[in-house]
Amino acid sequence: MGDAERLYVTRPFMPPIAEFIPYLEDIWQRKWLTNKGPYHEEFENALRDYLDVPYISLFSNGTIALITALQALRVTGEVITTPFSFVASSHALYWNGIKPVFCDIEPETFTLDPEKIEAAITPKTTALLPVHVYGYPSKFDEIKEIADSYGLKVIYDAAHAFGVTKNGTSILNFGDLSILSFHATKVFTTFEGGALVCHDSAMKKRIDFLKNFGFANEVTVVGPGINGKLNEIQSAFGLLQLKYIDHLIRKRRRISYIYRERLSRVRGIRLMEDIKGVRHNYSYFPIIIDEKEYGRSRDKTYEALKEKNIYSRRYFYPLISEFPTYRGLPSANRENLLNAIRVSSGVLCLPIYPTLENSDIEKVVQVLL
Ligand code: T4K
Repeated sequence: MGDAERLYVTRPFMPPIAEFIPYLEDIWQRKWLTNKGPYHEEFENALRDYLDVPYISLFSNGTIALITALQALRVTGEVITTPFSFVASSHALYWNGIKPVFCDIEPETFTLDPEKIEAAITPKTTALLPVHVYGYPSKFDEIKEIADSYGLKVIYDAAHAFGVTKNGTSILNFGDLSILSFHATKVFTTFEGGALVCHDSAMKKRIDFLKNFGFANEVTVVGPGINGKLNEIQSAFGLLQLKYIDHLIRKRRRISYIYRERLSRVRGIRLMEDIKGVRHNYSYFPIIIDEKEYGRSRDKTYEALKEKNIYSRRYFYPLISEFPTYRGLPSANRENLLNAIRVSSGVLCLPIYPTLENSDIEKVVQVLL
């Protein structure tokens, strides 16, 4: 079966190649490939304006941005996080020698449940790491109240939340820091890439030192930095993507609405709704299958789709807390994570990307009806 006939969970948007060539010619002629090149600077500024955030630093990927965020805030000890995410969320803690403490998710948006956070706090807790999973905003107000009461930092993993706003404000403006991912599978891509959003110039300066080995100038290294820089080709691609992004999100919204219309009356399939006041980015289209009501298990449905060359994904199954690195932790106890287990064992993410045709959507729907 040819690749063109397969439907994947996602496909990156590739702008016309002719539009990219002038950028390449520029880079070839300038011979400035990385380390704060002109396209890097232009992209960083353009992104800051588009996302409507005060400060942003580009990164080579979201994982390094998250590892750096923890370093920038000097987070240590234990961090409370969700097991219902991509494994990088907890791996970033592990790479900083920090112990993840898993806390359950709330049943509507599948984000960290603020009502369960306090019970997970210990004297070693220094921060919270909630995830805006599928681009759905975490419960900012409740999380802030807890963080303020206990003196905790808040880092939002906003890898899925490019362009999401709540009541007209970018959700990247909440918490101490937020990270983004521009991986090929994301709404907005630079092949690989990411960013770290912060709220003051001193922090931006520190982050920029850290992502460049800690160099403050040619002879001064202010800390144990890393190499987290985004190069000129990726930055140029980002500039080009930015021209299309609103159009791409509109296309995703249209696809989401078609799926919802076609699937909303199927017994045993639960869909996620838009939240009032939120501009969603429709980064994923998760459905939650209740095996008893639907009459077929999630995994059998996944296989049935695959037989028709439809490659859906079980994001996020297994839970992070079930992987060997983490399953021995006391907080990985399944009794502790009942909502996360329920969602993780029923979830299936259907294909959604701007070039998905109506006939493709119908092909998916027909397997599910
Ligand atoms: N936090 C959260 C909450 C995250 O979701 C992620 C990443 C991160 C942090 C870390 O950010 P980064 O360090 O990655 O910037 C993918 C991605 O690799 C990962 O970036 C993403 N989350 C995660 C949810 O999904 P896989 O292993 O499922 O991807 P893969 O290669 O199986 O691709 C899925 C489908 O996408 C393919 O079947 C076809 C399509 N695809 C993929 C690639 C790579 C393309 O059409 N073209 C491509 O180039 O992890």
